[in-house]
Amino acid sequence: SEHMYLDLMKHIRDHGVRKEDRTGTGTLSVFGHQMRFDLAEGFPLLTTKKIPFSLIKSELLWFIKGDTNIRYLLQHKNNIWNEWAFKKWVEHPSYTGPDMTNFGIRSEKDEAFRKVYEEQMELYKRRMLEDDVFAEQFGELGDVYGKQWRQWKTSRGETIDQLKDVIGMIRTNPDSRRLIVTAWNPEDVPAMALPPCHTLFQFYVAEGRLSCQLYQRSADTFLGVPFNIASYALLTHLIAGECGLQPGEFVHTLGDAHLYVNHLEQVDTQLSREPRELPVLKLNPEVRSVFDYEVQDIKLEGYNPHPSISAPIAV
Ligand code: THF
Repeated sequence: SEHMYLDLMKHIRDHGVRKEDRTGTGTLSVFGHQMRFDLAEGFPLLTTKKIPFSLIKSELLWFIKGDTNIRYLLQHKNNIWNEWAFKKWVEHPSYTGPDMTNFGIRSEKDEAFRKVYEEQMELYKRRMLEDDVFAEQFGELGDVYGKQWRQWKTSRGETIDQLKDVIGMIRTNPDSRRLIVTAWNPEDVPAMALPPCHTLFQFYVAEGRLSCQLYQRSADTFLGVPFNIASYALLTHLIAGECGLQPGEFVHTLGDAHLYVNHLEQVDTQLSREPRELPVLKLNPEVRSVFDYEVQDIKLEGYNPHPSISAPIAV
C-alpha cells in the first residue's frame, strides 16, 4: 500500500547516507529495498500528492509501441523526457543557440539563465512538433525502453520482440520461471545517454493472477518512483487482461534508492499527509491486445489526491 512508499521516503530521509551522484545534485541513499502492492486493493497511484496519470499512460503506451522518439510524448503534452532529448540537441555541432552546458543545475541557481533556458526549450518543443526532419533527428533518444522491449538487436543481426514473446509465454506456459523482459544490454550501455533505470522485470502466474516484479537499479524516490509504480501496475493490468488473468501483485525491488537533497522539504510536506482511498482502473473492454490501446481506452475512477508538490528534476 501507499504506506510502503511513505515508509521508504522516511527511511531514506532518516538513515540514508550522503552520496554524490552523476548529476552533481547530491543525494541521501540506501541500497536494496522492496515494496509490494496488491493490485486488488486498488490502483497504486499515490494519493499523498497528485500524480498526473495522463503522463503515465502516454509514457507506457510509447514504450509499448517501441517508439523512442519523444515527438509522440510531446503530441500528448507529455514533457517528462524532454531534458534528455534537448541535451542531445544542444550538444550537437549544428546547435547555434546560447550555451546550455549543465542547464539543469544552472537553471536552478541562476534566474537569468533560467529564462534563456526556458526560451530554448520552448523553441525546441515547437520545432519538434512542426518540423518533421528536425523531429526525426533531435527527438530520438536511441536505445531506451521501447527499443529494448520490442526491437532488441542480437549480435547475429536478428531482432527480438521481448514484450510480444513474454505475453505469448504467459498464455502458453504460465508456470514458466523465465517470464523476463530485460532492458539492460551490456553491449549498448557504454554508448547510452541514460542507461535504463528499470533494468529487468519478471512475470509470475498463480491462482489465476498475474504478478510482476521490477528490478530498478536506480530510484529517484520522490519524483520518479511514484511514476514507476503506476506504470508497471498499469502494464500488469494490460497484460493480465490480454491473457485472461486477474492482476496480482506488483513487487518493486530497488537498488540505489535515493532522495535528491533538493527534494527534502517536499518530502517532509508529503510525509505530513494522510493517504486516501486508492482509485480504480477502468480499461475499455473492447480492446483485446496490449498493442492496441490508445490513451482514451484507459481511465481512472475515484482519484482524489492531495495537491501536487513540485520539485526540480536532476538531469
Ligand atoms: N531521471 C531522474 N533524475 N529521475 C527520474 O525519475 C527519471 N525517470 C525518467 C528518466 N530519467 C530520470 C523520466 N521520468 C518527472 C517524472 C518522471 C520522469 C521525469 C520527470 C516529473 O517531473 N514529474 C512531475 C510532474 C511533471 C509534469 O507535470 O509535467 C511530478 O511532480 O511528478 C525515471 O523513470
